Amino acid sequence: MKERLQELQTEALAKVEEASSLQELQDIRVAYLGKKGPITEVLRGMGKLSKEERPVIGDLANKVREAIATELDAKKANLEAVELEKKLEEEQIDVTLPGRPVQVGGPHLLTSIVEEIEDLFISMGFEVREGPEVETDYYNFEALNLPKGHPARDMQDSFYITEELLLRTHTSPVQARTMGEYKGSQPVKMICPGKVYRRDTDDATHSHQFTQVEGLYVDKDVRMSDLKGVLNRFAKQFFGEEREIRLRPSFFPFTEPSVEMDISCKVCHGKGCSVCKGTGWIEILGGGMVHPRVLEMAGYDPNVYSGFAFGMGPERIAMLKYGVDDIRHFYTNDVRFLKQYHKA
Ligand code: 2U9
Repeated sequence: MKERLQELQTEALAKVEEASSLQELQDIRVAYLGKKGPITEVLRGMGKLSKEERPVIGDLANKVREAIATELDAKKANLEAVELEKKLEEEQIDVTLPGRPVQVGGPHLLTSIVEEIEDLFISMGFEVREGPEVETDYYNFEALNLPKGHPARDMQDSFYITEELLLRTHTSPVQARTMGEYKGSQPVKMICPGKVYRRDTDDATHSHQFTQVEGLYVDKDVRMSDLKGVLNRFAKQFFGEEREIRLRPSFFPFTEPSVEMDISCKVCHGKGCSVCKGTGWIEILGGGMVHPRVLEMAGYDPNVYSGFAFGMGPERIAMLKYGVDDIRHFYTNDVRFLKQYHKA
């Protein structure tokens, strides 16, 4: 039995020596020291030994077991160290390499323009309100003095979803809804930015979807001079303090009287040049005094309340401010165009 144990020790240690992976070591551990291993088997057969031999063999078996276990542990530590070394070698990071530049995005030019317009009107006490892009015929047309059959409905050729639902053609329904909510109980001072839709063929100056910012101020004693003051501040702040404004008579079904506002041409300062097509002026928006019918339909007594309204297209504002020559640049998302307007 002594020989058998010594043989097992020699055999196991040789295998440990040869092992080249942690899995192999584990297999050797199970094979020699496990419950079903040969050493356990020797110990089980000790019953057949004499009283004198038993402690000698028991002692030897424990020593063999310990020797194998010690070698297994040492080899395991050794293999783990080698493996770690290999991993560190493979995963070496060169901290001196230059970093990869991170591509930083920025707000879209239209987003910046709309936010700039919002900030300016907020500073004059206007509230920003938004509303649905799918509108009812009532809020998009009827409530704005555009009854069924009104010729101006053709001017705003629309995307109808059903007889009564359409993609809004302007953001005015947001204002009509707000007035309808208050029903004449309080003044309204708001702007509403958002997307609008018209059945236009896309070209350099038309887009079937574009952006609008409209404003509305309804209170007692609101006058055309208030509209002129607010729009003059907007024009100067947006395009430069040296720019002049002029109002020309116009027509919109929802305002009476109606006006269009021009700003003096920045190239010729009103003298006339190719930029302003010889007129000295550039049209930027429309507005007027809210039509008494519109006030009435929303529950405001036109004998007590009056109001002004205006509307502008941020694409046009951006095109004039930055010399963009094609409205489609706002929607085709060419980063070479967009990143020219990213603020540092
Ligand atoms: C209510 C009452 C009146 C909004 C107005 C305009 C004049 C106007 C155009 C500018 C360029 C549309 O984007 S554009 O094509 N808009 O000229 N908009 S008055 O009038 C309102 C709105 C709401 C309740």
